[in-house]
Amino acid sequence: MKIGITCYPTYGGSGVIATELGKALADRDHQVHFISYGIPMRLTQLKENIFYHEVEISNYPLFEFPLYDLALTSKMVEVCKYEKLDILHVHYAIPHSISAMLAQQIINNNGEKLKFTTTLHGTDITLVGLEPSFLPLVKYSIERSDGVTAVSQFLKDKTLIHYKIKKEIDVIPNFVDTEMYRPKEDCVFKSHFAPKGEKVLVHISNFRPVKRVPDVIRIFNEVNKKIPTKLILAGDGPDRSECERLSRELGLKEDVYFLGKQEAVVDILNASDLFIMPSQSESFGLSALEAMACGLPTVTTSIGGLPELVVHSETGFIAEIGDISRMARYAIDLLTNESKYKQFSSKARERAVKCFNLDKIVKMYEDHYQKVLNV
Ligand code: GMT
Repeated sequence: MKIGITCYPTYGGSGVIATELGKALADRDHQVHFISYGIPMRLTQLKENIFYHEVEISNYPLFEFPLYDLALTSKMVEVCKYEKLDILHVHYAIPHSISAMLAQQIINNNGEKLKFTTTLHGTDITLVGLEPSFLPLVKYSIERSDGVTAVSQFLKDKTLIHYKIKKEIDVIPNFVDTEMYRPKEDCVFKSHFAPKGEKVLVHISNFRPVKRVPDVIRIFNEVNKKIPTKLILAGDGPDRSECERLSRELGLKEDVYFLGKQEAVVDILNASDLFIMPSQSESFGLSALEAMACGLPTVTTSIGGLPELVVHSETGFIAEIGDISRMARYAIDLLTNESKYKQFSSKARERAVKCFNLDKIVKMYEDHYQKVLNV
């Protein structure tokens, strides 16, 4: 099959999933064409059946704002026409789905056939898409997509309800390469972060307000009062300065490591014991899945798709948004009870392998493409 993939190429989980999917499809002998404004972050190896098409944006002085959506549409038309794509798969509805819809009309108007499918990831549905100015556009592009997938049942339900859509949406959860993301006993970084054998809490995100990273620091503060611990914070974004200020104010400067954006996620997770995700909005929670694959129990909130990922009291613990003392109690419970910790750790890994492994989920996407093409 010849598949075009459009995504945001930067750090977000939707771009990670789109890129890993493209790589996995190429490994299964499909031809994959990425169409985006930048080379996707994780597209690092050369492969004969993976191609990248950059969207160039014209700088004509009359255009006060860059016409990205239209430039993307034009690139989609060009790639679809000359590479004879079977299907275009866009990740994150805004604006990708709208561009794909327009590209399809142009292609089909010329007597050719192009199908496109949209994967809904999160704030494209729960936040940005709900803005009154965007809602009709997002609704229409979802309705007009030949296929639609959502990364959790939660997101599917929200889409059908909020947009009053009667459309078949396939739930295809996110995935992780459990060969790459796995527990490594011999992690050399552990002693660097925890020289006295302290337990290590970890959080990885883009530090947007929805991630509630200050809550991670407050949870850590509670835990640290009871047991010697360190905290690793990886990633960067709008709340980073506030988090650095808070950790100084709480006297935690020596115990909190701000690593900034990092690619060595597997090493960071393997240097850690417990993953904390206190988000206020999370349609799936990909970084929690990556942590589980490395054998880390997770402490998360109960929102969005997180309860579909984390099994409370088995692979981790779930609490209400903002319930810092409860999340801290859960963390202390796990970090002070070795046999319980080991049980949670192996259950977390087991669940990642059984339910969210790359092979299983990529096959679901292949079946989805086949279904869309056969309609
Ligand atoms: O929707 C967003 O906020 C951005 C998006 C991203 O690109 O990271 O995150 C969403 O998609 C991820 C991949 O499917 C999910 O793991 C995240 O839970 C989801 N974020 C939210 O729902 C806030």
